[in-house]
Amino acid sequence: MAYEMIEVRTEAGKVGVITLNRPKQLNALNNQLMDELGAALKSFDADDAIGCMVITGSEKAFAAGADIAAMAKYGFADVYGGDYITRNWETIRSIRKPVIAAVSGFALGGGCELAMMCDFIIAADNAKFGQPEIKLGIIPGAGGTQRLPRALGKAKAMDMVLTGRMMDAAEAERSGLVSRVVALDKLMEEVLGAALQICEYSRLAVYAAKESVNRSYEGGLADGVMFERRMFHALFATEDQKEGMDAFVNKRKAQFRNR
Ligand code: DAK
Repeated sequence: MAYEMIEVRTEAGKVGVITLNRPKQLNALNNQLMDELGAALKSFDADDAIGCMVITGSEKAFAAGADIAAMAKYGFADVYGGDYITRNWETIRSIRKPVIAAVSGFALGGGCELAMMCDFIIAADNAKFGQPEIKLGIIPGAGGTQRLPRALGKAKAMDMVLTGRMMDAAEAERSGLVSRVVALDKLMEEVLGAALQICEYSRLAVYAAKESVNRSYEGGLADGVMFERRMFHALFATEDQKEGMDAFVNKRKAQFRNR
């Protein structure tokens, strides 16, 4: 597929990097961009050489939200009855390999929601997060009212969603929205370091870890603990578990074969 609104590359043959590329609109997310993003994510997920993915934007904007100019003309029948706006927003949740959001600049509205749908966010020190939909007479529609409270707690989530204010990178790190904040010029180095580290591990263990953390995030504690337990048990059926533990005992580097 030829892409127009994203750029796609691989790093070290192992990390799939997707760069949102609508600079004049601050990477505002429209149907075509979301189609391309969904296709690129699925393609990397199906590529055996790829162990981890990164979604990033420009220095000024990860994404300033869904395209307001496109949305402005829609009515209820379009958005509820059709697949305008809704299309492909959940694709990222079906991706099995880890997806890291590398956020610099604005991550607003659907941009903030897209970042939160990634497995974790590493932010540059100029990042700004927000759900300003209230200013447009709407509310977040791609999970913002659900994922923000889980990430930040109710007080900050209500503050963000009701006032529409932006949160800077330092507050986002303090609040648990992002896992790390680094200087803008070190962002990709830091993110690729994390991605390459993940690529080193057994893919089966990586899948199990991601599924188990998501179970906690999306469900109840007892159910999550039981799910984790069963995934833990299942990994003892893999060759990689034997290899990882044998390598530790014999003081050598593990060679995982994803088996
Ligand atoms: N859509 C379209 N164009 C946008 C845009 C957006 N979200 N954000 C910025 N732009 C455009 C501006 O119109 C401007 O275009 P020109 O005038 O140059 O043609 C250009 O990008 C540069 O923007 P500014 O001139 O405004 O730049 P500033 O540095 O002064 O300000 C800003 C940057 C990010 C603070 C400002 O642009 C801004 O407030 N942007 C809007 C942010 C916003 O309200 N975002 C939320 C949109 S609502 C759903 C999925 C998703 C959603 C809903 C449902 N489903 C799955 C159901 C998502 C909804 C939203 O995201």
